[in-house]
Amino acid sequence: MNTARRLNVAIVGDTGVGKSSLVNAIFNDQRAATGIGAPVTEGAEYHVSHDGTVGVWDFGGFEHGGDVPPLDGLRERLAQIQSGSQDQAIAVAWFCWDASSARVTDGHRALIAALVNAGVPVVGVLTKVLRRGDAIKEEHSEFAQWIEGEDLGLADPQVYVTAVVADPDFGVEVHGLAQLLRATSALASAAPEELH
Ligand SMILES: Nc1nc2c(ncn2[C@@H]2O[C@H](COP(=O)(O)OP(=O)(O)OP(=O)(O)O)[C@@H](O)[C@H]2O)c(=O)[nH]1
Ligand SMILES: [Mg+2]
Repeated sequence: MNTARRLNVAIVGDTGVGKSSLVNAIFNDQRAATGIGAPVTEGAEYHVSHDGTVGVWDFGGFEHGGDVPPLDGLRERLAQIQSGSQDQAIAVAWFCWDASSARVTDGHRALIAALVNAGVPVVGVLTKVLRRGDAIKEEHSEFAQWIEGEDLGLADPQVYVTAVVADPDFGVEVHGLAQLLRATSALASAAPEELH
């Protein structure tokens, strides 16, 4: 990979969908705090790979009834990041849904639109997707297909299905991240130069 340029990805979505778990899976390292119960990540935390080629903005999850409405919070933070150090400027965002939530809200649509309006291409990602062998749990692939059929302004027609926390006792497999990363890096290099 070209080490002169870093690929910066923003991971965005509701609280608890598994954004920080994706960060840890990308770096194969427990860098970001994850957890059960109350929302974990606050603000936006930046992580970078040891070789400097991949950076990730781990956004705090959006929740109902917070101090700052999610849309305002996202816009504010995006403006800060994109006008800050160019080494850390976001090239692509992942908008994440928990596969079992089976819901796209107007709030999600508005957040995606805010990213797109800020010039950031957005890729749709399902987390915690159950797969056994070649088979994806039917409701999860149905949800991915439903999103693919919606006009959300996503940059990639495909919604990527992932799972990053294995649970061998329940036969839960890890899958999908490598494919998502390949698509993300292709999208970043295809994007107009001013996006970087
Ligand atoms: N089974 C399964 N569980 C997952 C997966 N990804 C995350 N989880 C679990 O989901 C819970 C929440 O994950 P986090 O990564 O903390 O979620 P987050 O989106 O960063 O949450 P906030 O920081 O509050 O916005 C944790 O208990 C994770 O272990 C996955 O792929 N499969
Ligand atoms: Mg988090």
